[in-house]
Amino acid sequence: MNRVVIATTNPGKLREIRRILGHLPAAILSLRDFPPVAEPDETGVTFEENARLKALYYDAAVASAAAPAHGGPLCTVAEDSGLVIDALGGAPGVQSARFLGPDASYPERFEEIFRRLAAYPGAPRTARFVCALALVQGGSVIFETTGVVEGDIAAAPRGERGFGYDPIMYFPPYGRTLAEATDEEKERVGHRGQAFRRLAQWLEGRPVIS
Ligand code: ITT
Repeated sequence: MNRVVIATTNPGKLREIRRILGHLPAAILSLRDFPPVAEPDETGVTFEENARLKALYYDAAVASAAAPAHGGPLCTVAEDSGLVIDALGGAPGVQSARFLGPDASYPERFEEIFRRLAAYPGAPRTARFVCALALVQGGSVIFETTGVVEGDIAAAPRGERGFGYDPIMYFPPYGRTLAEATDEEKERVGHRGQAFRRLAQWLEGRPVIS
């Protein structure tokens, strides 16, 4: 059976990923199943670079060392994701988790986004969530994919579900923000749902990674 370590420190991501991979005949582990390690510096300029960097780092720091104790090879999946707003030149982009500083609240971040968008009254409010995923085993990237969901920045935050920037991501086909959508609705169309469903299909075609 495959053993997959989901390498994220973000509880919102982990909850979504566990739902999507839950049906796989694989042992799904998280960083909480291992002794704590420092987080890597996300120095990449693209989501793809950062996903690779995180997966390679956690594979070396966590999974490779722990494989004997877990009865065989482990593989590590990491993803880098964020919100890209066209009128703001792609911001917050790969800085989404650190926009206005790592301790800024999401309401503060939303206010700043609305303030910056107000400087471009006629500009489109188009935006997208991007999720780049990398799967690593034994120090090599063995699978990569990227999921994207397109939407618009809402006029005001709405909804209590999801996490992060979901309350300001209006998804036109639903007529609601992704924080107003159910978990199932977000997973069906979302960037993370797309990327991790492709990973699930790939893993299903390779019953045991060895
Ligand atoms: P890990 O690196 O440990 O996985 P992180 O939160 O630091 O956790 P990222 O660097 O990939 O991860 O930053 C992703 C940020 O993008 C996340 O913290 C949110 O602010 C935002 N984001 C990503 N996916 C999102 C989603 O589905 N809904 C809302 N916001 C999202």
